[in-house]
Amino acid sequence: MAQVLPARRDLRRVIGDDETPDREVDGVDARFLLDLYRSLVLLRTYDERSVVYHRQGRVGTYAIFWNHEAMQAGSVHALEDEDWIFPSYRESAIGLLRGMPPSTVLSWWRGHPAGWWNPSDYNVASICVPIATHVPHAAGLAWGKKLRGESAVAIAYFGDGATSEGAFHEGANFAAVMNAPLVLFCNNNQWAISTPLEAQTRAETLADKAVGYGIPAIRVDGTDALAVFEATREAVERARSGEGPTFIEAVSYRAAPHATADDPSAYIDAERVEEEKQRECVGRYEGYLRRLGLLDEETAPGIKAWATQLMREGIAAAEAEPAPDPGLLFEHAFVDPPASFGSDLDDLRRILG
Ligand SMILES: Cc1ncc(C[n+]2csc(CCOP(=O)(O)OP(=O)(O)O)c2C)c(N)n1
Ligand SMILES: [Mg+2]
Repeated sequence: MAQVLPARRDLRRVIGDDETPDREVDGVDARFLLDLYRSLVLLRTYDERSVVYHRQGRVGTYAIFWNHEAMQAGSVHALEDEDWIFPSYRESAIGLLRGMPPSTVLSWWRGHPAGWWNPSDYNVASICVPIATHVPHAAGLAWGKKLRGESAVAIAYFGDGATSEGAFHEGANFAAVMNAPLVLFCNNNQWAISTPLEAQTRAETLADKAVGYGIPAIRVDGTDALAVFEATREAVERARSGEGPTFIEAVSYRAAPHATADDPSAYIDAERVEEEKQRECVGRYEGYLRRLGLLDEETAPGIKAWATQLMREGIAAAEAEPAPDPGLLFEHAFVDPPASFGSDLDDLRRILG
């Protein structure tokens, strides 16, 4: 009879606090630690500038990922370049960690075609807005890599709410049955817009859901970039060595609105949000580096200035994109476009002037 173990309930941590000391991660050197810091600051800067650009009317509705940076950077730093990333809207800027220019992601949030890239240029799939529909895509790509005898693995990012969607369960089961080299990375920020975790599931932990598929699970503090890195590295190693998928539940608490169009004051506990802000992930990691003596008074501002300048150039480049041709709306929809398309497009061009 198949035997499954309850998912480990405790949260893995590396970065200490008042009660627990810091610990070290095997095989990690000063260069790695500073590279990870650069990635965290780049994502934080992308996010904070994007909220400003939104308020200035320069990008559309934007899904804020403030305090999710440790989950994103920590996990990407455990991947090789050949590995494939399947982001949701919450990880919209994750391609930056693969060398994608900020202007591309900013263009995406501006609804401009320059915001769509060729996934194989970065091994980063398109940003997925429908909840969980990319999980089967990631499982299929991972299985395909295995069938071809390639060593690449895939990682799919999704939220706590996504674990209630059929596509998540289909993808997880498929990956398990096919022993696909997939990491299922669940960003459990405890909210799906205004639906709290306790209204989402009766499962004690989200990691317990993996048990039903015979998939091992790891629970990790989602605001601890190094714990996330270590957990993902283990999952990637399992996948690459032919042992199949792993589910990672990275637990945090959403400390910003769901998106710029959301007003969480209608449902969230403001005090709890304030507490979470006090232990936000970039500051925690900075503290760890300072305790190791790796961050001096010049390094941190220098990295921040680099990231801010990248964003300045990014928004300028996105705004310099010529307006897209409205004809694009009609292309690629039909093999044999209906006859009315011609006059529809003429009407649209007239309206747009
Ligand atoms: C299939 C589908 N249903 C509903 C929505 C509307 N929607 C957008 S975000 C969201 C909440 C998702 O929450 P979660 O999975 O926890 O991810 P988070 O936004 O917290 O990162 C919902 C229901 C959607 N985008 N796709
Ligand atoms: Mg959520």
